[in-house]
Amino acid sequence: MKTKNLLLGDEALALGALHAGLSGAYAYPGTPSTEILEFVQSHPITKERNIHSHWSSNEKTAMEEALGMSFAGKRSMVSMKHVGLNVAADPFVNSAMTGANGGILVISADDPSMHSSQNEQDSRYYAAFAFIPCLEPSNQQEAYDMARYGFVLSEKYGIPVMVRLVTRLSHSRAVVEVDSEYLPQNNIHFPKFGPQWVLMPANSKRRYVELLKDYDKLQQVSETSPFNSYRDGNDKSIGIIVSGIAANYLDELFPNGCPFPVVKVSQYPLPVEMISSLVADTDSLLIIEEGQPFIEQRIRGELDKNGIVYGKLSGQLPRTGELTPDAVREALLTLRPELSELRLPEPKAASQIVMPRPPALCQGCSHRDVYSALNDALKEYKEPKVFGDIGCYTLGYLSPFNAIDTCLDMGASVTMAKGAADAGVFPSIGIIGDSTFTHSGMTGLLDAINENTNMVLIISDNLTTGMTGGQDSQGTGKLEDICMGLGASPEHVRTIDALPKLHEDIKQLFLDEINYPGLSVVIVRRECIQTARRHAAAKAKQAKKD
Ligand SMILES: Cc1ncc(C[n+]2csc(CCOP(=O)(O)OP(=O)(O)O)c2C)c(N)n1
Repeated sequence: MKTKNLLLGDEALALGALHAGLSGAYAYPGTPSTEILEFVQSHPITKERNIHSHWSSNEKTAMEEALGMSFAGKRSMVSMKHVGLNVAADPFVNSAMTGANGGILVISADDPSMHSSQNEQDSRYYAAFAFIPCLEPSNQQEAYDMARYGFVLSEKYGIPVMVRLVTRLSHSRAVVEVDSEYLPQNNIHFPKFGPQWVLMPANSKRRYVELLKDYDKLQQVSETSPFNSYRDGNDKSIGIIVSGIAANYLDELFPNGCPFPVVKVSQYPLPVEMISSLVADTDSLLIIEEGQPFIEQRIRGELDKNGIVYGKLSGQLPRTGELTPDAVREALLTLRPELSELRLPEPKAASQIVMPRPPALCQGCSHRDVYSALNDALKEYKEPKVFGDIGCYTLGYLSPFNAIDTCLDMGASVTMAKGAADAGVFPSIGIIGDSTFTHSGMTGLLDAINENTNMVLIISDNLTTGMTGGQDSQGTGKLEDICMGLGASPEHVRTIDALPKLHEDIKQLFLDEINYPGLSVVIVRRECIQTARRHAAAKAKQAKKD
């Protein structure tokens, strides 16, 4: 029996995993993947089945924890945003070498258009690079179905399976038919072949040969995957290859069926034989994919200059930003202007429909107090440099604060401030949030401690992971101990409340520590205004009940 649920793409995938015998979900928050673990955490099955579902300190620890559960024979998943996969890249790439025991899904949610990210990287390259199969749902139903399919694939071939999501799918809702019968969880059982889990050169050399052979087999699996298909069409002048969510856009343009033959790809490695048939049957190819031109580059090769492969590299589709049904329409019209049924009245520019609103720190946000005191303190120096990091406090770059000079990736405030201090920059200041500090700042701080680098690290501690909606922060209540435990001098690990009335005190504390010729950490602390409001409302509700 099936029932119908209205679900986000993230939720559909999470529910699919819960229904398919999941035992552990691991994640570090990041848009657009955050809702996956949040859904698992709040679902009744999680409690019923004692499914592990905590936030991890970062994507690398999450990936390794999920792999540990797989080693123990149980089904696990790990979810992250695309740049999180950079952090998890070491265990991710090596997990192809160890292989999987219990099924493991590695979910990477890409963010084309950079709605809330620093780049547009496409996770499919990582999957191919590691020789890991990749599933790319084209709608919410497929996201649900792929969880079960992915676990089976992972266990059958003894390999982690990537599920690549994109913002538009993660964050839009559709009706999904879900199973009413759930698979049981696996019991603990250990890998039949142990040596490949110990990646010493002798073992790795043997395993790599197997991995390459398995990848060839996985290509054969892609040829008959329920998620890949060849749909014939009468007009053979163009063959279309469409992947993931782009398949939806094509269907939307041709509600009565596409006149061209279409290969739809939602499972990788690419179904090369299916694509070869398309190439043989048609005069030219149009490749429509969300993200970077991953399929197009593989099909085109570096030397194809004869103009029969069209897509992002040849300019029919935009190279940057999110794909849209309108972009697909335009591409088809460029190639086939006579397709008049695709023509639409001039659409209104998005800027005419929605007034753009620049982002800003919330009124009452504690980061405001940090930046206004810091800016005042730094007025006394000729060329101060402030190395920022990723979180709500990155908005300190914008007016009215204009307070930071760099923002690279999570944790880079600490290490870039150190490198600049090593170069002679004074004062060299790093500013980082509490969650980002425990994600990737601690190891960099150890470098600075070991050399007693002349810099100040400000931890702007709002007691939560604010940027992604207020998830638990792993260092809450422990930041001073962590810094001192790493070896920072207790006299130069200073804490102060982030309150407007303490403006002068915060400024003086910054000045004192800047003028100390060595490493200081200043923790400025006040709860995020958004979570504080939520906590106050929950408390009031509870008080009413009592
Ligand atoms: C590698 C990576 N993982 C996750 C994210 C998503 N993300 C951006 S900022 C942030 C955490 C911010 O929390 P915190 O440092 O406490 O600062 P706050 O937003 O609370 O001010 C996260 C999870 C990211 N940009 N990069």
